[in-house]
Amino acid sequence: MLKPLKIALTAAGILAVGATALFSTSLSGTGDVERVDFGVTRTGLTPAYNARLRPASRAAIKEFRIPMTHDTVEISKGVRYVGWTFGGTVPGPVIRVRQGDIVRINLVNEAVGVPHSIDFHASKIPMDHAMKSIAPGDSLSFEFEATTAGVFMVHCGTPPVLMHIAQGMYLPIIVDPRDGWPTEADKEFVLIQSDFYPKGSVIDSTVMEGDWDAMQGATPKYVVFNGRAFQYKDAPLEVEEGDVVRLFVMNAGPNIRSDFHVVGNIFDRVYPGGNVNQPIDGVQTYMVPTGGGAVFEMTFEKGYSGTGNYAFVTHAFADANKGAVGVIQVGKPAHMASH
Ligand SMILES: [Cu+2]
Repeated sequence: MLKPLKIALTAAGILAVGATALFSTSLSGTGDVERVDFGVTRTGLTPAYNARLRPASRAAIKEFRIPMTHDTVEISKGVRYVGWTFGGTVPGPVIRVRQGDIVRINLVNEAVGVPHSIDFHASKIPMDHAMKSIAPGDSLSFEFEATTAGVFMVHCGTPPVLMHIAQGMYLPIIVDPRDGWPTEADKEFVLIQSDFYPKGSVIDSTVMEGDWDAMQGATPKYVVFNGRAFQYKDAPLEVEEGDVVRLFVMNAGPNIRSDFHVVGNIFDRVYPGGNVNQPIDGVQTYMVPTGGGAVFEMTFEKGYSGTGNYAFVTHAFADANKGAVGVIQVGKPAHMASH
């Protein structure tokens, strides 16, 4: 049952929830409403973008205020970049809902001088309303039903889309299946691959800016997971021996595919979409296209892929060498014990 689409170009309604960090309130007859203001609840970036996922709330209506800002971000160790963001970070914050939930979006353009917009791949919605560009200072509200499970890309769709994505305007929305995933996972993480095209700036020598020719030529300087090159080599994803691990992998691009692989393990299952009846079993590498996502499940099983370190990569190694390598640390490997 699809709820009617509501569009409102208002500022007042959005300001009303602007100061609210995260709370739930009960509305009789409609169930709980969860409200999150991503201007207040920023995604942790230290020591790395917080990839660990929490379960979705039980609220049937989930409301998100999303400020769009221009912020300096770090795309590789010591490399600062003039990012365009959802919520002040690249990638933007993770949105997690359940199939059948109503997702309400309050989008606010807090950037200076540039119109922006938002395109939820998890929505079935006319692009000329919900995805329209809004000027600095303006806001846009709309809602949709999360009809389809999976991990979906969300991005700015303002032309040139290539530039707005390359500048950092993307985030993931995870839609859990109505009755949950068939396999219980001990840990869940989100990984977003993307590519960056920095060049020196004549305005500020300490902050890089986007190189349009390199974007057009699809020749990135960095290909990364969760916004910064190699960050999970220094700060591995930590799991325990025996853990079943579920990875939600999304590829923002804008240009480079992800041949997603974990060195030293085999995926028990890959869900190319979110249909729980359509996994692929026993997979070594699975391609996540730009603008796409897939769900990966694996077990770090004693006697097989137990205690030790495992790299996650795009197996296109020219891209991996540009930053798309991280580590899953299982237990406390002996050679790590001194750290
Ligand atoms: Cu934009």
